[in-house]
Amino acid sequence: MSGQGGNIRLILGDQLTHSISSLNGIDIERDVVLMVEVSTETTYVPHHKQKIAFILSAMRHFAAELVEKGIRLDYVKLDDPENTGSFSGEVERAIKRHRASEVIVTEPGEYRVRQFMEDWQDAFGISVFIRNDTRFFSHPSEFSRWAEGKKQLRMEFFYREMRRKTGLLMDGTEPIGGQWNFDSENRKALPKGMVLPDRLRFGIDDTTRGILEMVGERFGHHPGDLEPFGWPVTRRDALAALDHFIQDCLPSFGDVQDAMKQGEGFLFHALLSPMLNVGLLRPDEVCRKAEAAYHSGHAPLNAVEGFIRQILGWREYVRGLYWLKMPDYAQRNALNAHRPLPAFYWTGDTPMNCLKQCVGDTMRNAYAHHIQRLMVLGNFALLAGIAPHEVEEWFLAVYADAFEWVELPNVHGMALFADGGIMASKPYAASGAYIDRMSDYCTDCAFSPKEKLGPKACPFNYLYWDFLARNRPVLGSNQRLAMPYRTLAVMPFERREAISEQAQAFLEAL
Ligand code: FAD
Ligand code: DLZ
Ligand code: SF4
Repeated sequence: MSGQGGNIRLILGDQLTHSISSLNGIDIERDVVLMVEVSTETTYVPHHKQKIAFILSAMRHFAAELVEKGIRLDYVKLDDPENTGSFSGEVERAIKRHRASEVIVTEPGEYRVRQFMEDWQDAFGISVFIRNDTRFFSHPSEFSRWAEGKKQLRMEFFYREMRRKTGLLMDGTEPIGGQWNFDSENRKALPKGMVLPDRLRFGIDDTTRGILEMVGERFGHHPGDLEPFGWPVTRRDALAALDHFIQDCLPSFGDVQDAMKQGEGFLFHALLSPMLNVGLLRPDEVCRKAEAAYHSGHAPLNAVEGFIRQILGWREYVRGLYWLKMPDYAQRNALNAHRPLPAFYWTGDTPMNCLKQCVGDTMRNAYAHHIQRLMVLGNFALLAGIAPHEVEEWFLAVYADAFEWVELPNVHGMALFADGGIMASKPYAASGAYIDRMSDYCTDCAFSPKEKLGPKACPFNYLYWDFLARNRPVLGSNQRLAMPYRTLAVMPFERREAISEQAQAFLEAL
């Protein structure tokens, strides 16, 4: 069925994949592809400048590739004087412009956008077809079938299902290497003198230069450095980034996956999440290339399994969980955390060197790796009892890879335990000793990770015990926290009082 003027095929800024389902069966003569730059998407949180530049530049490059393929394209730029500034407004205008009777779109990544989309059919009096997003290994409906009737959801078991389903790193029905998970081998600190790879960053063409100028003018007040800008914005460059990772980083990725080093924000990490999340790379091709590196003897199993687990396991799991639990999920606040986000999350102005370095890396690169996000930035917000929605807004704003479907479960569930244990079996709370073991941050800090109380004491130390004491009603019965709660129980009363006092004074001064 076609309308008078053909159908509109809408492609959103995180759907930049030539095989996207909304393009299936396109009538190249009659259909028009609609892409829109809209101010509501650029400002619903104060996105990092590089994040806006990355998405808009990738959108414009993708649009040019569609035109090269002979596809009719209607591309609305941010500075178009007629631009209404919203997805709904732009779809409505486009329906009129093209006298269309159908809109075909792939399901969006975010709940809030899905809500707009579901209104369009009635609001605009046309047929709206929302197709499944087939770029993932699993669909949320498969996840909810898997989750049905389970008392507890755990990533590890969903991951095993995904290994069986895809055959990735499988030897028949058994996992290659005889075990599913090699995480215990992937927790080393960075060995002294370890040579780090030069990371491949990408040049700026005229399209990106134009975007950078526009972002500098229009979003100058948003957080983060705009330049140097080195993200791939085309499929070709994204593939080069993937090859570089597999070649130069994957072999060591596993061993030091959890390590942190001052002035080295990237280490052996993939730096592929922004491209995966906007669709320039497909998760299956990324995992298959990593698997091939194992089979060719280029990378060891602990590295390849550890890497594939992040994408085939965690990435699929958080998406399934997001769609299963939204919209209530975002409202949970299991630990009753209400403190405002400290200003240093935006400025890096704090004597706590780990936080200063991680905020600095974030603002410079629109990127921080997983352990920086979880065990420094997230851990502090957890221990300090920062209100979940404030922490989430920050995480959603500052990372080039941040889209709510992946950001929210990671922040709300994994880092803050605000979901009460749906995502993780215990809070990832840690004292200064963990950060000291996994990084060199403490050597340049005003505080000492060895001191537990007093002016030189690392704030993570007393905040950690105060956090456990404060949240005993919710966490006290958690078996995985039995050991620290036993330690707390035998701690002398005066010491517990002193910890609580120093923690309160610190938090009040935040
Ligand atoms: P690597 O460490 O090299 O991992 C490879 C790939 O695995 C990544 O590209 C990513 O696609 C996937 N991956 C790894 N861990 C996760 C995870 N926990 N959830 C989903 N996918 C994962 N990831 C995002 O893509 N967007 C976010 O907004 C985001 N917010 C996060 C917030 C917090 C508090 C935490 C703890 C994690 C968050 N993550 C997020 C997950 C993870 O930190 C990033 O995916 C990773 O740092 C991206 O860098 P990389 O490509 O170098 O990843
Ligand atoms: C994040 C983002 C930004 C900053 N700008 C746009 C835009 O102008 N146009 C667009 O189509 N998408 C943009 N995006 C990505 C959307 O927010 C994303 O598609 C939704 O979050 C749905 O997942
Ligand atoms: Fe962070 Fe504490 Fe180490 Fe300072 S001493 S860098 S605050 S963990």
